[in-house]
Amino acid sequence: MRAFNAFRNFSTRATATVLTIVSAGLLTSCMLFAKPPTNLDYSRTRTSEAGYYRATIRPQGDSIPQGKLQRWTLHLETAGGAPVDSATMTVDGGMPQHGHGLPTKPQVTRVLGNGDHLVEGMKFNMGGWWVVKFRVNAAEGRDSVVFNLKL
Ligand SMILES: [Cu+2]
Repeated sequence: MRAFNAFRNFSTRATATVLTIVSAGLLTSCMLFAKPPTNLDYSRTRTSEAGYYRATIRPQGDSIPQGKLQRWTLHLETAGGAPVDSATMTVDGGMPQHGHGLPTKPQVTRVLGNGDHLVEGMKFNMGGWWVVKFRVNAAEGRDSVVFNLKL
């Protein structure tokens, strides 16, 4: 019985060690990737890919912390500058160099008026280059706005 317990203790410790090594390896591989492209546009106001809309992100507190759930305001307007309130939007994103998406599923939850929309559930769980994409479906047409973030 004692021998069995000793074995079990050993194997538990061995498993813990293996897990530590594996997670350290994942963490390291995530950090060892190349630097982001130098020509990235990190502006908080961007024109959509097809040019139908212009959008501005306003993170709560004006900064984007790591590992913290956050609310954003997304301002949406037409290319001509008219605020857009009736739009269907979905949020997507991730780290292109790490091959993973967002750790949460952020959503546009409320129209605040004058083109402003509340985005809840934003979270970034590590430093580096992130991309956040809003898919917009409104009167002008379907389009996407992409923001680059440096954390
Ligand atoms: Cu990553």
